[in-house]
Amino acid sequence: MKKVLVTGALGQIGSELVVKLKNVYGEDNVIASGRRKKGPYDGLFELVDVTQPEQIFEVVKKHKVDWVIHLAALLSAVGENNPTAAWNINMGGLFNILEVAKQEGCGVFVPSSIAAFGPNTPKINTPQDTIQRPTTMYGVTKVAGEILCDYYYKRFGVDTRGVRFPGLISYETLPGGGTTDYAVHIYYEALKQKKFTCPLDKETHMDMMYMPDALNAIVNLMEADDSKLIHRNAFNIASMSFCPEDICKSIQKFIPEFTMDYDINPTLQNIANSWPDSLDDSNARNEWGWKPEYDLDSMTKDMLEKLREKLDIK
Ligand code: VAH
Repeated sequence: MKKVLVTGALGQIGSELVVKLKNVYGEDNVIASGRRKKGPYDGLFELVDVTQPEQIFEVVKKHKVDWVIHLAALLSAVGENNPTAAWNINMGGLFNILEVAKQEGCGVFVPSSIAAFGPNTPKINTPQDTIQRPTTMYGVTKVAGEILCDYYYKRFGVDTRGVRFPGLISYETLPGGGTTDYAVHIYYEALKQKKFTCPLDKETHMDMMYMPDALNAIVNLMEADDSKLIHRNAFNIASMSFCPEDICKSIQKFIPEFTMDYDINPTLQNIANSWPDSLDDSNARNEWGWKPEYDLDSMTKDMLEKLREKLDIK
């Protein structure tokens, strides 16, 4: 049974991924880690600052880790506010993870993002293999990370795998400073205020995905037959592409009185405009059986149900 270390385990993906991994691999085979601990943690937890290679090495040795799921990173909007920190954490951290993985024989799953594409990438049905000239520091670290992971596979035989995540929507842990965060906050505001002020233009289409599908993608790619993988870092995966107007209409199917207005954030709008509208994920479907389960309305139904419970709103 794999022994899996998750970096960035207290973040939006990590907090739910650890629970899923424990169901798949067993409670004692999943080690959560983070730069700091926000309080008592239910399960194995180690303090790991990924910019400190010795901290990674010690935890990998101590727990005999054979797979690292490396989530610790600064996202697009936060990264544009502090590009130096984004480079140091996203690239420095990844380099340290890959070096320890090379030395200790670990596999590595590293998520990339639709942010790895740029304004001159084909926007509709974006191909798996196409031009990648991102215009954010986050995007630069994502495309560089993809290339670095392929290098460590080809040069040193490190089993690296990744997917290009779209915007991820979930109800457990809030996202940490991305351009797609609006698509999470809208559900909270719809329940609390019955209205939302959107920071992106109503026609801004982006690929989005419900967290359960994202978690399945991570586990299914990690468990995929190595001999069937033609690509590795990183696979396009997609489930839905929508704009603010679409998600507003979906919420109104469940909360008819919900209204939305707009107060465009130029920084976020520029970032969103540089990303594709929809990805072609046929390689992921063919090479390791990727198949999402949620569409916009089934996600909206589940999000509102789960948030009503979480926020104790009738
Ligand atoms: C961000 N949620 O907005 C992340 C993601 C595709 C977007 O990478 O930065």
